[in-house]
Amino acid sequence: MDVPHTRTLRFWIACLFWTALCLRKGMSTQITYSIPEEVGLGTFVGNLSKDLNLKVSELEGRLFEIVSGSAKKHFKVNLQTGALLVNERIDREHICSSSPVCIESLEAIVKNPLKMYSVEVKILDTNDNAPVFAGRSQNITIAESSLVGAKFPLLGADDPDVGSNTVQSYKLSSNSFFKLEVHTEADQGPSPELVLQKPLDREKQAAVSLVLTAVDGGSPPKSGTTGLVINVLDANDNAPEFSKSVYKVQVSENTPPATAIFTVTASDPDEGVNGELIYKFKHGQRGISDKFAINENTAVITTVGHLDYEEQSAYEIRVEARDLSQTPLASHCKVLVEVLDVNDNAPDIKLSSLVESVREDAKKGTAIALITVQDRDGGKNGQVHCSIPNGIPFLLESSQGKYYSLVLGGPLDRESNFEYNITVTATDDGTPPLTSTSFIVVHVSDVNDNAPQFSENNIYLYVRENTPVGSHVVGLTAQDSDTEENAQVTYSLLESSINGQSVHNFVSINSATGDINAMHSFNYEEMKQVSFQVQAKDSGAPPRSSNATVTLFILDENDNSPVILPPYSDQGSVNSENIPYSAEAGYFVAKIRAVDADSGYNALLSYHISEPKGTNLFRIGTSSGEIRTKRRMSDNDLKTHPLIITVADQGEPSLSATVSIEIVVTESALDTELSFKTIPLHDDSFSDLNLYLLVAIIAVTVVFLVSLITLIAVKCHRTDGMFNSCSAPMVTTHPDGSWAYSKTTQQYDVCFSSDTLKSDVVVFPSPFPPADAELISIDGGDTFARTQSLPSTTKVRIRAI
Ligand SMILES: *[C@@H]1O[C@H](CO)[C@@H](O)[C@H](O)[C@H]1NC(C)=O
Ligand SMILES: *[C@@H]1O[C@H](CO)[C@@H](O)[C@H](O)[C@H]1NC(C)=O
Ligand SMILES: *[C@@H]1O[C@H](CO)[C@@H](O)[C@H](O)[C@H]1NC(C)=O
Ligand SMILES: CC(=O)N[C@H]1CO[C@H](CO)[C@@H](O)[C@@H]1O
Repeated sequence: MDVPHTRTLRFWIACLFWTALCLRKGMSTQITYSIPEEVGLGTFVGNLSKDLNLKVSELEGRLFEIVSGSAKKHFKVNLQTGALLVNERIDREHICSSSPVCIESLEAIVKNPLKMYSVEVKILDTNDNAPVFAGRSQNITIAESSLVGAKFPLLGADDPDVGSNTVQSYKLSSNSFFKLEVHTEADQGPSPELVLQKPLDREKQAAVSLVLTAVDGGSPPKSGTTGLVINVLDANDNAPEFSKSVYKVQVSENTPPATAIFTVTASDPDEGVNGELIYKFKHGQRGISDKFAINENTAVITTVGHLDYEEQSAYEIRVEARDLSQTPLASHCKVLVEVLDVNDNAPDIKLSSLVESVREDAKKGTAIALITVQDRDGGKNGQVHCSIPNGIPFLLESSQGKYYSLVLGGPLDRESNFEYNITVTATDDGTPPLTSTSFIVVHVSDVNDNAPQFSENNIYLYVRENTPVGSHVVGLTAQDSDTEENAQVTYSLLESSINGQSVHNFVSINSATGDINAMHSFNYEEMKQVSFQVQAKDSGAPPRSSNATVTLFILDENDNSPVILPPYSDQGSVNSENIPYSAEAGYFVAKIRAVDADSGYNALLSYHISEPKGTNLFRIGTSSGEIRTKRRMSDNDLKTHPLIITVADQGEPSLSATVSIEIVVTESALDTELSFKTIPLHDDSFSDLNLYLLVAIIAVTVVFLVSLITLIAVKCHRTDGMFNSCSAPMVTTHPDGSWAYSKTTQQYDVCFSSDTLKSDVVVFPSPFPPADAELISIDGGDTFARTQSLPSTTKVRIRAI
């Protein structure tokens, strides 16, 4: 349009050329028509008839036709009207491609005469094509690190139209990153270029989609679009980032090695290796790699060694995450591992004794030992309680926290408990609690708080008369429950007088052994008992002592022979008695009286006629001593009868005395006078003493039987009495151990069962014998003293005074 003049000029030059050519070949004229492309079929192009000066009516006759150089018959002629019409669709772009001028040359031929005409149809461009891009979209890759202002050429659009109908301008869809620049070169159409306006960030937007529009200059203009896909190429511009800068983890101690305890998480928004992370512990952390490890890829932190709360209760681990880029970026976080306590330590008890031993008289509150308890665990697991058993005279005083002191809480008695093994128990508050025990041994040292003690305060002993001077009587022992010198006992006699003489004249005591020896040969007939006091004293400071009263009962021995009482006397003198010849049988001749200074059996006398043996004329009452005739006298009998009478006691061995008596038979008038002597058998001459003795002997037999029965009864039914009476009806035991008896008879046998006796020393109830009785005898030899074994029953005979 801007150069119509030039074009017109050109057109005319071309027309002239063609005309000249036509003329040379016999053509007369050159006709040019113009039509726009794409007009409808039958569109009138030009009036050939008119323009070629041919009559319409001739056309048919002269076989008018047009011939086209191209294969397509774009045009045809209406022979009736002479008009050139469009025969087919005309596409300028198809016919002339992108040539700026498009002319279709036709030959119009008439025959008769033959004439050729050159007809040109100039096909004018119309904007029938929109700009078209090569692809539906263009992929462009731009590094995210590209600088603002960087340019990226784009493929332009094609528009087959020509002139102003081709692409004139480009437009870009609105966006913040790019603007469009269009360069126009001389011959070519405009070429578009992207210019980066704002830095890209792949992590925010990995791709930018744009639409590029090409617009032509037609009227109306047509446009074509293409998509622009801008792929942002990653750059390692992001450091890894942990989800937290500090992580807190709790792990209980004793977690086995290789246990996963935590996973840190880090992310890197970069792509590929730029975003691929490896995890490591930061270098130079002391003591971490012994306990923990981290998996490079999974970031799982595991334990390596054993964790011990008591060793270290917390760890600070610095973890690094690093990407795998050529120019790696790294970042760090802290993992605070708190080790949780487990009750894995029992309390530890430390004892320190303050004293070697405690005096048994130590005061309440005396400190004995210090106890320290510790528990390496923390919190409740480390809170410890300490205790000792109840029922011992000790207390545990808590001074502060882990310190305790063991103090005396009650009286001590070495004699009942000389040593305490105290169990100290410490228990912590963990669940389950742990307990430990320790033992503290407290020795109790002796104090002289016990006096020596005799087995009895009153000791009754029996000693035979006539024992030699220096003979052993008894060994006394006093027990002292203290120890060592506090229990070292010495014995002594307490000064006293017996019958006006010092006690030392009668007995002596071995101060070390307590053995008592007789210093005097006792005579029962002179002295029935000796009483004195013995003291036992220990060697403590100050010493303690106790007294015992020892009563020695002297036991009778058969050391006195019977003595014939007057009027008869022993050997030497001859005693005589007269009896009348006429004396009846049983006539009383004489009564021999004798006494024995001893007592009991030793004094129980019996009378016998020892000479002549076997006399049939006289007999003597064994116990009465009465001599009587056996029968009447006869003439054969001698006039004098010498008799020897023996009086014997029942001692062992028996002692005896003899008396000679000559009995003279008279035949005087005194017969009648003497007849009063024929007295009945129940004469009172039967000695009282002998009667009693006889009764006693009978009683002994009865008592023996009774005691046998009692013994059997006792065997079956033990009594708690100190002794059992053999003569049950006569002697009774009082519950308090004293005894009583009825005085209807004068002599008793009292039996002591050995199993009621506590030691091998016979101890009789006190007072013994009772004040109104005397001791006659005691069974079983010298059982009054120390014996090896006692007969099952010890029989004692007493007599009422
Ligand atoms: C552009 O990229 C997309 C996705 O990456 C793909 O589908 C398409 O084929 C690509 N086009 C060209 C022309 O390369
Ligand atoms: C204390 O008693 C404990 C437990 O019975 C025992 O093991 C320990 O030997 C005793 N200590 C002493 C000194 O007797
Ligand atoms: C023992 O007897 C002596 C002398 O009679 C006396 O001084 C002392 O106090 C008595 N001892 C005891 C423990 O009775
Ligand atoms: C179609 C048309 O207009 N045809 C005309 C062409 O010119 C001749 C005269 O030269 C007329 O007669 C036709 O009618």
